[in-house]
Amino acid sequence: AVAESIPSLSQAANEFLKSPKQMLIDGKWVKAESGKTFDVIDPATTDVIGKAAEGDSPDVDKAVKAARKAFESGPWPNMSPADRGKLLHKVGDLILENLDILAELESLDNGKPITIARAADVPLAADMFHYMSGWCTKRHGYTIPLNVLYDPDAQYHVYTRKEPVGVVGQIIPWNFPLLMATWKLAPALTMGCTVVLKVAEETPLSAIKLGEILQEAGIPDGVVNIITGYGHTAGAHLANHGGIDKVAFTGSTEVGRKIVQASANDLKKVSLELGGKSPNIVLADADLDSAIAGAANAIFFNHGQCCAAGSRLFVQEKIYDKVIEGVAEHAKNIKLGPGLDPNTQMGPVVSKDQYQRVSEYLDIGDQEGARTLSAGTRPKDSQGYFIEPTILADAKPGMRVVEEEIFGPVVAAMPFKDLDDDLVRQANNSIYGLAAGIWTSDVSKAHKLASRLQSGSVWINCYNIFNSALPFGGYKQSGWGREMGEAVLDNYTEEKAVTIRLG
Ligand code: TXE
Repeated sequence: AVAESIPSLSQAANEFLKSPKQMLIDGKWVKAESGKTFDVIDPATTDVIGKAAEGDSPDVDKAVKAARKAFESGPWPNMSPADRGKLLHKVGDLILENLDILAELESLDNGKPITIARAADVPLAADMFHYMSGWCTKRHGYTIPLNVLYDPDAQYHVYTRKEPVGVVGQIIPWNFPLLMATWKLAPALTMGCTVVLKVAEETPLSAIKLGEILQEAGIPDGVVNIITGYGHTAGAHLANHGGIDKVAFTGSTEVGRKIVQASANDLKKVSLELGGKSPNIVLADADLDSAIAGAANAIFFNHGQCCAAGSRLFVQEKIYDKVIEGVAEHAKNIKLGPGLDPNTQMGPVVSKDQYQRVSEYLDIGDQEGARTLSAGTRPKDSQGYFIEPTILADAKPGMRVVEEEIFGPVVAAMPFKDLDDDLVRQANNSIYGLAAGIWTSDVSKAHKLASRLQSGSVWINCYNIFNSALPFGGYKQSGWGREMGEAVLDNYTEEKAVTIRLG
């Protein structure tokens, strides 16, 4: 049975929860063709809080058809860039107008603290649309001076055009449900693409609200279609679909590989934002208070469910004990509880699957001989998926907890002697290359080390700094392409060179 009204939610959010959770296809809210639904679960209580349409292949087919029609005969790709920009800016404004309800839905569905959803997830989502809206009028081509070796007497004029790649399938995860939707949608729409967005089955709520916002802003029918449903069915069908020109995926490296395989038949374009096992390096000359707080934030923010989480903590020997004890002290003071409680600093992890996965890694760390410093305490008598923030100290290269992405509030910590080649080798010794942190008061050391780390982002004396203007993405198996900044627009662009022989 679906839970009755939730007392800690506003009336507006409760009303939203009671409304049917349908999919947005061609401007209409529709049930799945099969009539099936799946349960939406509150990870803090494990209660069922709603039923969402279980989209599958026939629904994806309809959505792709609508997106194709909107791309080929709708106004969207041909609209003046200024008009498109105004509409996208309005989406950003409306996200902020709906900040309260979006933050509530996000916190309820994902488990994250409401204070974080209000301060980070929703404002960053709005900012992504505001920032991208400006690019609509600034994505222009250029002219190229040309002399053609085998036609030396003729004059040529060449210019380039940046055109939308076409119909895009986008598949997103559950760790920042609204933000991931906007990271994907805003740049695709900026370029004039049309989209079928498959949201994560764990967290469909905020994307449905976002769909309503897109309609209210005046985004034409069929330009954004939103599918709720499972990955192995709806997601796989979308990734394999011959009717789309590109897939953009954020999620596990394992599924990322499947997306690439699925694209092989028709060689559709692919961009990927995948896992990470990011090194966070504390040098002995660092300001210890900020390094300790920073190391704790690097792993415990969003319960460690961040692809960029600082999950390998390297600390210079002399300060190692002090730093890991300091991080453990921070962990101890983190207040665990339901996301909707305004005093909560860490909520439950998103789902039973994630709870089991992270718990298993805690056992593995134990078996592998890491020293477990487990800190914060789970709320008493709760059925929810709470995991205590944990430090696996004295971890060693080769341990699974050092090599594999845990995606929970668990950090593997290890000492190093000197800032030398060996440290750089260890930091880079990963199949991933998403982010890295450096804590030091020596500017030269910081820059030299930053240039040697194989990662798409390096944060110096800070961590988890995200901004719509900063490109974000991975080296190695952390992905292909970049999110945000001007760079993300390349994921959605075909560049055409037009060559004219002047008579
Ligand atoms: O990811 P999945 P899961 C990592 C993290 C986590 C692990 C598993 O380590 O512990 O992945 O999480 C859709 N074809 N990250 O299982 O399965 C799925 O429906 C097409 C890191 O949740 O990759 C969802 O919409 N789509 C990551 C999306 O893929 C498929 C964030 C992500 O789910 C599919 C999330 C298929 N065959 C998890 N199978 C990050 N980089 O931030 C699933 N999906």
